[in-house]
Amino acid sequence: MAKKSFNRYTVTSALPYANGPVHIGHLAGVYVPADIYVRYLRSKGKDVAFICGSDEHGVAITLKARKEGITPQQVVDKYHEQIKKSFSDFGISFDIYHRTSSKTHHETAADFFKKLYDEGKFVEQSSKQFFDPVEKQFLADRYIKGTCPTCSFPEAYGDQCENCGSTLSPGELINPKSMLSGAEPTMEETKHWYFPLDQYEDWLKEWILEEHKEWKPNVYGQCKSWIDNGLKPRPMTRDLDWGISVPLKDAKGKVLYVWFDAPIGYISATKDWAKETGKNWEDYWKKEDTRLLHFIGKDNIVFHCIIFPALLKAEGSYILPDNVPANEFLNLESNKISTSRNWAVWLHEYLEEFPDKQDTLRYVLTANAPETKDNDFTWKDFQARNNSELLAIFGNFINRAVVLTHKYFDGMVPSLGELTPEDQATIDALKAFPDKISASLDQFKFREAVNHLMDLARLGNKYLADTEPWKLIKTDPERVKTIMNIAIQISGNLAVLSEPFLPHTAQKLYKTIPVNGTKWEDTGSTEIVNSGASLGEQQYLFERIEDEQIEAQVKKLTDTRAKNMETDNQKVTPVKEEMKFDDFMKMDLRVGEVKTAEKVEKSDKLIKMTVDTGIDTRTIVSGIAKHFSPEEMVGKKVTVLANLAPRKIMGIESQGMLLFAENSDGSLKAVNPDAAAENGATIA
Ligand code: B3M
Ligand code: ZN
Repeated sequence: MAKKSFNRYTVTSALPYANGPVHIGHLAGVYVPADIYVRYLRSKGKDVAFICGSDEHGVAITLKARKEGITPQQVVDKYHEQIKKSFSDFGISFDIYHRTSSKTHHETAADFFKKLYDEGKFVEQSSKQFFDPVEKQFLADRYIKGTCPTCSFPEAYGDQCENCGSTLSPGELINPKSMLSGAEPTMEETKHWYFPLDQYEDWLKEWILEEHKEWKPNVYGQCKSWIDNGLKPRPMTRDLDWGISVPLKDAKGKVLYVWFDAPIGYISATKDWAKETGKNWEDYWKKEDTRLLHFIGKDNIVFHCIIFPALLKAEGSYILPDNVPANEFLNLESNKISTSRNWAVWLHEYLEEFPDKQDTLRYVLTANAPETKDNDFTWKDFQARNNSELLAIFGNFINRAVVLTHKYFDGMVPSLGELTPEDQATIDALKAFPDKISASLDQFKFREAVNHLMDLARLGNKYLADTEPWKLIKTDPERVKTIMNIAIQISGNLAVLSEPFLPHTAQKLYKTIPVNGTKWEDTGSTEIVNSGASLGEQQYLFERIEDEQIEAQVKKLTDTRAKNMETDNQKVTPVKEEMKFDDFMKMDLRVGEVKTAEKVEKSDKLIKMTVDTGIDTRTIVSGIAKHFSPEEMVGKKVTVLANLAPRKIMGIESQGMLLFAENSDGSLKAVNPDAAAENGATIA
């Protein structure tokens, strides 16, 4: 397919739930890459709308309100402001930061729904749902608590057990209770409007799997697996008292599903932005020469690549996303970032502890972005990248160029004289940088792009180290003029090219280096600063980060970990009911060895294995695929419950069970017999 040419860009980044502050994981995965990309487009003179806002509906908000004893409106008002401020503090340059509780959004989402409804695009369906007989309300999965069928944890939620991590549906809970009244929920009939995603399967196959092979492998792969597993109708409405009322007569007490209205929030935000700026919002959503891009984290892929595009397609008048450069997750010191466990670096706290160091964090999160796989943020790496890259390479080069020019030429940029081959080579290298950085950014390779930027500073450092103007100044001051001119040209290029990545630093640089232009087209030139121009005052761009500062941060995390462990211990699975020795002796536990292992198709949890039990070789299916790969299992010695009655799991007969230890964070560890134990040896 010929590459389309675009005249306009609509760039969205995921709307954060307004139920808590934002942390480094949000910044690294979504907002910094989106901001870099948008600043780059603007630098290239493109017409861009950079859209974001708070996601203020859904159970995430109502739960937080219950927890804090305030109203959902109070929750979203509080966090909307806080999140908005954090983004602006970090220089995330949205054209608008909107909110889904706004009037424009309520109207836009309701109209969108109504249009699909009028055109018969939904399927009405009744089903039995959990209902609180005391509060007379239907219950979202998160509003039901009970005992986890997997680990017996008594406080598991209807959608997930936070003790063992298993995904649940409320029907699986033992002894379910409504969190509203504590009553045992009943099952009542309720009607909802389903979007028949299955009817869009063929189209999605063609549109994504054939026409968007260029999407990042992590995004394409996830879409393929959703499509291959078969798409099902999805309810687009909920029984909840917080959200956008379903705009139909027979829908009292029902609201739009939050994942129906949230992406439409991008459209609503564009409308209000256009109104303020005298633009036409439809140009940004309905014209084929507009490039629509969604920046998101990996947990949002299905909503942005499959459900929302199918809704847009059904509506009929909108363009579709041209790319969805989703990132993977950022971990913190080897552990998953977790809001409820306070395992995070919160942006507002970071700025209190590292004032004015926004760009250091932006840099570290870009250089180490979770672009293709999950990545780890560590404070040590943060310190190293600040001290030995930003400070020692970038800052040091600019500093030398500026200080020497002040010293030798009173801060007046000297003119270029005759060029040596060394000068010429440096100039040629300099000229190649803008295109190199562009090529990386055009492919959403932000790590690579920021590395190129740092290489330009390296080029400058090497040039000064090789030419040694501080020695030549005594013997050949004419030559030093050329050298300092080139060094200042590199500095000017660095100022403009760094702007998308390090916007605060670029602004500082502009005060010192009088560049002729601040656009991408001005770069790659050795005339970005005029000779004869006066440099501004020298200033330090970056500061050393000391060990004590890092130790304080690490200590904060260690304290958090200790606190979490205390609560975890309170959460340890209670001991089950007492049993008789004879009952124990009924279990035939044996040493076995896994011979073959493969994933069970259409399941992301199950692995099918053949196990040598010493008595026979048999098939055993285990729900361990999230923790072990089939390759890892082959050859492992395992503990087998050999006399468990066979059970059919997804159509496969499982003849026995393998034993695993389950940690409080839900991770599984194999219970391995010693390698010397023979297959078939009995365990008792
Ligand atoms: N609020 C989920 C999240 O924050 C959701 C994104 C909406 S984007 C339209 O991960
Ligand atoms: Zn559990």
